[in-house]
Amino acid sequence: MATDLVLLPGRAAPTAPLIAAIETLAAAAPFRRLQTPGGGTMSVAMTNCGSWGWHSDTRGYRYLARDPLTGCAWPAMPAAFARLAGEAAAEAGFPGFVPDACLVNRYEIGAQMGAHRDFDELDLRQPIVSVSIGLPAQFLWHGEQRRTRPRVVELRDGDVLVWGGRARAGYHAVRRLTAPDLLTHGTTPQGLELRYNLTFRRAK
Ligand code: MD3
Ligand code: FE
Repeated sequence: MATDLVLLPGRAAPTAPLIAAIETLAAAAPFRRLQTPGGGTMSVAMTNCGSWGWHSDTRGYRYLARDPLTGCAWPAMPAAFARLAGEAAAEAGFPGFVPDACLVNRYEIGAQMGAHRDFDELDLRQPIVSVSIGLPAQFLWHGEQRRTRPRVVELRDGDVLVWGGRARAGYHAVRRLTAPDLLTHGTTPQGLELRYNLTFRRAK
């Protein structure tokens, strides 16, 4: 694993208050499946909170101050989100992280995210903080080259990952979400049949 990637297991637990906040913000800025520049539709549904929201359509990837779906500014970033992201970044060795964007990804069973890099942010020296909520997922870390066979990291409810330094520029993906085996799990984390991921970024 790259040295600038820090996993803080369970750091965001309990996640029930985060789920409630996601449901509140999604009432104002609904989840939607975005178009890719290549003409496809992402399987992951997304929304945003904060000053800037990540958006994709046939014209490309970019950050927008307003939700194109509603014409309104994105919902404000809840103070608890900003605090969690700033504290986790500091614990991972990146003090002073003040996110201005929070992309909220919603994975239903069958959703996945193909290998990509995140470089739509202005200052790539800023870390990214990711918070996993709900069903576990297999995160795939390819690193510097997309063709490198990935390392698999299981991300569970409440896990926080911080990416900075060289890891910030690496290729990564999320394996197709599968239904939980209720015989072994008994119940789904937080009663959720899906997975949310919050990614906190400094966009501008
Ligand atoms: C490493 N999301 O939103 S979070 C994304 O689980 C994204 O929803 C995944 O990749 C998810 O762009 C993975 C972890 C993550 C997020 C951004 C990164 C890892 C990263 C940016 C650079 C390097
Ligand atoms: Fe990413």
